[in-house]
Amino acid sequence: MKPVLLTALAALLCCATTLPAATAAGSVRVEVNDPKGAPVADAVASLMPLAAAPELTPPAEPVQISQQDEEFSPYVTAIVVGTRVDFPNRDKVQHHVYSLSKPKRFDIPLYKGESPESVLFDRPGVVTIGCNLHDWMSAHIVVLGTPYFAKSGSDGRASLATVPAGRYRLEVWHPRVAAPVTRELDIAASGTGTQVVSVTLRPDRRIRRAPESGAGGYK
Ligand SMILES: [Cu+2]
Repeated sequence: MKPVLLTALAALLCCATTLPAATAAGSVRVEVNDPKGAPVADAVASLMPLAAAPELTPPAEPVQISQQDEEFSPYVTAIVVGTRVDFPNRDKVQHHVYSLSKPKRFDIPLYKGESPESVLFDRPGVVTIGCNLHDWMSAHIVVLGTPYFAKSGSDGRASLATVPAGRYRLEVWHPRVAAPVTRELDIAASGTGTQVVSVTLRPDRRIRRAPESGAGGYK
């Protein structure tokens, strides 16, 4: 073998064994459909590493869930534990935002404009919020103990990029499904392309929406 080839081979071997751990990551696309094959939006797919609890870095600024046209927007929000949320009211009428959910009970009495203070979500779980004045107003905050999550769009796809290689518990939550769908999953380092996981949800809980709006596609 010529010296130049040997040098190239040595360089390859060197780099293959000294790649920083951070690059050993893969990506996953979770495709969420109902039993008829129609895409399901607003599903939250999360990956919890089985080896050790991941480090969480909540955003410095609060996440926003606004009230507009007497609806919450967005309808589903996924955040990590330790995130603060603001509830700005963009309507001309007052709203009274509250939650009775175990991970976070809170109450923001009647207000307009910016919410008086942000709310800290410091425990994992699903927090359902409502408005004391408008019965149909409802939204969900999924508080996660992992930074690896995504919400499905109207195409039913939730894309999780840069997930460190390893074994995970995949959980797919949806407001209309009583129990999240879970399975174990191996994430391989990239180079093998995006791993595609298909999940079938059976939305079986009805959701009330504003009678006059007809928005959201939930029946
Ligand atoms: Cu209201």
